[in-house]
Amino acid sequence: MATVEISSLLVPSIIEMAKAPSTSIPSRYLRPDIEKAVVPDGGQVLDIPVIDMQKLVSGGPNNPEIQKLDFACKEWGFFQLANHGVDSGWLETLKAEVDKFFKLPLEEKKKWWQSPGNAEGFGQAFVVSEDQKLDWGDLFFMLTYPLRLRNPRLIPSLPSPLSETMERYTSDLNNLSVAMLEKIAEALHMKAEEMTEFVGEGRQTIRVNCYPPCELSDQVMGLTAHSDATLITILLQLNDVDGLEIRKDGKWVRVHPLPDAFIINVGDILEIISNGRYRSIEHRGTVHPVNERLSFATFFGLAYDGELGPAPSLISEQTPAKFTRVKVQEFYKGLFARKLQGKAYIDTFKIQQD
Ligand SMILES: O=C(O)CCC(=O)C(=O)O
Repeated sequence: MATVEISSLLVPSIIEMAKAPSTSIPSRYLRPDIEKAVVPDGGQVLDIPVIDMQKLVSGGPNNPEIQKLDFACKEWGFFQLANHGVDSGWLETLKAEVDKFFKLPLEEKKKWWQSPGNAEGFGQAFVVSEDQKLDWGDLFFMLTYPLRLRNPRLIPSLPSPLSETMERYTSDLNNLSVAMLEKIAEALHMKAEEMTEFVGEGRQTIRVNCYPPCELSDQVMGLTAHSDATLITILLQLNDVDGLEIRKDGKWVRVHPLPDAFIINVGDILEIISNGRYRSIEHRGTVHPVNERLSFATFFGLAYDGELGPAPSLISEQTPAKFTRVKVQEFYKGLFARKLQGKAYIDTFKIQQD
């Protein structure tokens, strides 16, 4: 099996395109109808809940931090994670190395460019037709766990020391994701062994985003509005430029992360497993008029060989299943065959309730 099988059309580098005058931006990138966020730059900032990992793991029965986690996943679908245990000095190293990687000359980066039918490497994702609108950003996408599915063309060939830094970061985040999901299962009052069984050997992919500045920032979108096809996603903003926006109560609002906190969101898979108690929330990556923005998303999903559906311990006569069961492989295959479009994909698995 190929590591990440997709149908993706290859597109030009935005980092290169951004060097030309904005008058030459092709119409495929221009979206005059973008709905604006309600929080202006430099204005009021959205306080998304902050969860403390130390309190989460050290509390006993009736731990209030677990209740906070439940509230955050249910009402927001997003939270910030503080005291996560990943050393902040070391995160600075990661940030600097990723920045250097994206700044390499195009000729050098071509070594790691996506190839037809494989999403891994530099490029864009979810490009499935010649006439869809395109995002104003370059990404680097890669499957990192399980180890046996890694693409031998990628990790070992990344420049040193980025390769080692990436190795350590993805390993730390893999452990953090497993620990988070244990706590999420607790918050859901779901059987712990069910979560372990769903996760299986797990599946971690990473997506590093570089959104070059654009004078027409209000007419381009760095990353189209979408929800994530994951259990959870852990996002690290790599520089001081904000741009993540989430759809809260029908309105787009800008997120301003605490320094070095992770932003964690509920993905579609967790929405299904939790039988709709937790909601994956639409979000998007916007573009700054003057400054480049970098972000690093780590996606934690399911092993390919299992099945996906609401956790049996969360289904009862009073709370019937809200989603159909599907083979995980089919779920991912369907995902990569379409363009990003809000929550349209997860909606196809919903059971109509009378
Ligand atoms: O850049 C961001 O803040 C959003 C990134 C994101 O949603 C993603 O990579 O899926």
